[in-house]
Amino acid sequence: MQKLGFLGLGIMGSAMARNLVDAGHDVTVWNRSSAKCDPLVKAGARQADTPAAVVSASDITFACVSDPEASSELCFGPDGVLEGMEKGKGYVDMSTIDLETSQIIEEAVIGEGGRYLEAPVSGSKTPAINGNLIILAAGERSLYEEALPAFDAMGKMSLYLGDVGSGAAMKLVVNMIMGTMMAAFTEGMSLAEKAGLSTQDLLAILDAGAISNPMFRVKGALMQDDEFSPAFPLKHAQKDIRLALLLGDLLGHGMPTTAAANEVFKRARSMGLDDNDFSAVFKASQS
Ligand code: NA7
Repeated sequence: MQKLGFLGLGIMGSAMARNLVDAGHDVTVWNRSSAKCDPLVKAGARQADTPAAVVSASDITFACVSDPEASSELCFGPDGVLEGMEKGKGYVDMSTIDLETSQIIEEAVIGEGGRYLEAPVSGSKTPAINGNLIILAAGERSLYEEALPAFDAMGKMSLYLGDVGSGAAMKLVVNMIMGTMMAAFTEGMSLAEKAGLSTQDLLAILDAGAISNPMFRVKGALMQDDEFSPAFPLKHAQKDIRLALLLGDLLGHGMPTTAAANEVFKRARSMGLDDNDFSAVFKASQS
């Protein structure tokens, strides 16, 4: 039986690791703040003291941490992933990070004889809990094949997209679209409020027409209740837009709509909304 490791038990990682345990996998976990390991241990996972110890104990180690800085620290830091890496072991970083950071990690893992995949996911808290994520994998093909049973436990669909960088880029494109949609949606909601219209009516009209989608439906209803607890933290949404813009810069690709959305998300961050759901960008549109 494959031994699996999981590093990073935030909103996403805790649900993903739990699905691995519930599917009967042998899982060793680590999180920077160790208390987040407790529910996983109660569910049947083992706990290790360092990322290196998880990698040593595992055939394939998955990670899901905040951003490029966190992924780099996890890999290159003291007692990090590289210190446990050995020939043949697999490392799968499922965080949303930029292409360059992913390529640097790939090179380092291969340098230790290991195999690397980037596998960012589309979907936030509820799809993570329900095992309905969409997994965008790229890198070492043999590792992708071996990781498929784990991906099946965490997601409803997984794709192999080619060389490292293509999974990261695809994820940034998806979240750039989602972030700009959310910015336009909340701007429209707040314009409706200012015009004295019923936002309830607006939501019903949107839902009945051609731009109906689950995000407007679910987040729109929560906004009506002033409910912004994080399924997808706003700070991560802005990070993804920022990284997508960086990709556009590198490719000389104009992204005026995304750049405008980024400004609204930056304003929301300056209003202290980092740890709210990304739909709290509504509050920046209202101000
Ligand atoms: P959360 O809930 O903000 O969780 C972030 C996780 O990353 C959490 O386990 C953090 O540990 C961990 N983290 C943050 N910085 C570090 C460093 N420097 N070293 C090790 N671990 C770190 O985010 P989500 O679960 O919603 O999202 C995770 C990723 O998926 C992200 O890329 C999203 O864009 C998509 P902590 O618990 O704070 O000790």
